[in-house]
Amino acid sequence: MSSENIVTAPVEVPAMGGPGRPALAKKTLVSDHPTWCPGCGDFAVLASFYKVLEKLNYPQESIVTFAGIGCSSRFPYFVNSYGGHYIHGRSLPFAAAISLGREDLHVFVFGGDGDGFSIGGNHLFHAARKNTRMTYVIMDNSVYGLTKKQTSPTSPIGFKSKTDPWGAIDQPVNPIRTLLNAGATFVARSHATQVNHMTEMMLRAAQHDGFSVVEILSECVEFNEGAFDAANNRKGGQFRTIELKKNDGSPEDAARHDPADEANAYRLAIEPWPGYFGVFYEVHRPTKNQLEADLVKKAREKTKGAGALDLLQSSFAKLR
Ligand SMILES: Cc1ncc(C[n+]2csc(CCOP(=O)(O)OP(=O)(O)O)c2C)c(N)n1
Ligand code: SF4
Ligand SMILES: [Mg+2]
Repeated sequence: MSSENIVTAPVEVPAMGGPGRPALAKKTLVSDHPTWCPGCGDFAVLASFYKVLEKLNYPQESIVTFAGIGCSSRFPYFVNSYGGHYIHGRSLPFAAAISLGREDLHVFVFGGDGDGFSIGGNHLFHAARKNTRMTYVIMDNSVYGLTKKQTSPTSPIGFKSKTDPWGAIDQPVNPIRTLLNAGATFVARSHATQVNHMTEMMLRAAQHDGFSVVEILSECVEFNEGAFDAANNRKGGQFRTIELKKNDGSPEDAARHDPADEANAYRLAIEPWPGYFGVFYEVHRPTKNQLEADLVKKAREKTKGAGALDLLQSSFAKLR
């Protein structure tokens, strides 16, 4: 597969999605034929994402899908929306600029465990703490798939790869704990074999006002086969979901998780592998989009609507 950076634009289709127009349907959302290996978990993530878009029924031209580099990062090629395939690990700052610059767009970012937690780890931290409005879907296969089996930040200790022929020795990243610590305002986890659950998690993430992220365990059948069977009930594993509080006053509600309870979210996140699946954390904090818009409004009022060039020139003049 090529890792060239290209920008995609929607294939010509009649205007769909949004009020008063034909509803978004999978056949208009599909673009290129996915080039993943047969059996790759990413196919299921893509199929679920089409469902999410159908449910959201946004105007098609307002959808942006963006990614870094990796097998999972090829995602935007397969969605008929505006979007791009960008530098390894750098999808988030680019997507943040799109989100901040165009309030009318719905920004979705896709990537792998390497793209998100390794080379892009620093960007992830800042995108999360700034709470820029976007949804980030991490397809975690615990390996570098595109480059044919190197240890990734989520590979377990002992994982044998081309970079660790004797087995990985470094402590792996715990994605959920890392995302909570970074300051993401919506954090969820799912598994590519649990289609309904995965669709629900992505839908909830997309409806969240802020930086929302879903880690999806997505098997690389080529280089890390069977890695997530322990959480797959069809393979003898156990898919343990987080039950959220219903606030119905029932005695069993006391044991349910309040997604605003950060300490309990950490407790759930540090459960031994394969851990829990569901919404770990959801809170509402002002988005960078809102804070920046307020700042711009105030500045416009203060400068009595001066143009951008005038403001720039007067700022430079003050530096002289
Ligand atoms: C700056 C840069 N460094 C390294 C690479 C090589 N590279 C391409 S994809 C990748 C890792 C992909 O792993 P991951 O993000 O987990 O995606 P996957 O292929 O597993 O879906 C690496 C190291 C690159 N393309 N660009
Ligand atoms: S190498 Fe792995 S991650 Fe990449 S397409 Fe094939 S199965 Fe999927
Ligand atoms: Mg990977």
